[in-house]
Amino acid sequence: MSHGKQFTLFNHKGGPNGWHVAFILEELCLTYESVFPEINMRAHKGAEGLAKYNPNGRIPALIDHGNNDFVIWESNAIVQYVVDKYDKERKISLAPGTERYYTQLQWLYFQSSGQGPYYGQLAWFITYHPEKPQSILDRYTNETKRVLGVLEGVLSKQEWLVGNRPTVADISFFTWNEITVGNFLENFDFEKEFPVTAKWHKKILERPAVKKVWDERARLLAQK
Ligand SMILES: N[C@@H](CCC(=O)N[C@@H](CS)C(=O)NCC(=O)O)C(=O)O
Repeated sequence: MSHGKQFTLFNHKGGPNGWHVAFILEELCLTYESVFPEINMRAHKGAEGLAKYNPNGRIPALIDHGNNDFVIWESNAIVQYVVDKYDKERKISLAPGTERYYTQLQWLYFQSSGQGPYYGQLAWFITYHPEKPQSILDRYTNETKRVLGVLEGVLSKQEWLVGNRPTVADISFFTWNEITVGNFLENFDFEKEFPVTAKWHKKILERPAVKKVWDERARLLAQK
């Protein structure tokens, strides 16, 4: 790629998963070019060209031109790679080998297996599925609120998920919470139902890197 930046990030304007990789690159002042391949979210088809980098045909995928064009996909594997390799000052991550590192990993796994798929299915059934079976909508609404309840329980006892400071563990939950709370939970008052989580969520958005990237997403979406 000839853009001269260190990374190429395959992203999607509307979807949540690419943006939390962008947050981390921005937090670490790493240079990247975003590419937005046409992906057919409804048909779940692999994107043409994208499958070359990600056999799963989904975004995000990242190419590190500073490391022999190393390619990595799955958002939290990307995040882990980037912080292990480039966050040497541990600005937003915890040092490998420590117990806290594994707690950070635990939250990243929980985000990608416990938050993303449930919120994602809720979004899918509300947005794309032709029928709207109430039992399924209830199931994913309840699971989404259950996950928010897990966060609320932990954050009621500590300010951040791990290490007493904001890390990639906290930042990873932002996009799905923001998109779901704003669009897919009916008659839902975030501040009232999960006050501690809502406050934590707001603090994540106040981070200059996160705000910059999220504003850029809003700008791109407005262009449609
Ligand atoms: N677990 C994956 C999920 C990736 C994912 O589902 N990405 C969505 C966009 S946010 C996608 O590419 N969807 C295309 C499709 O469903 O066909 C990750 O965190 O990277």
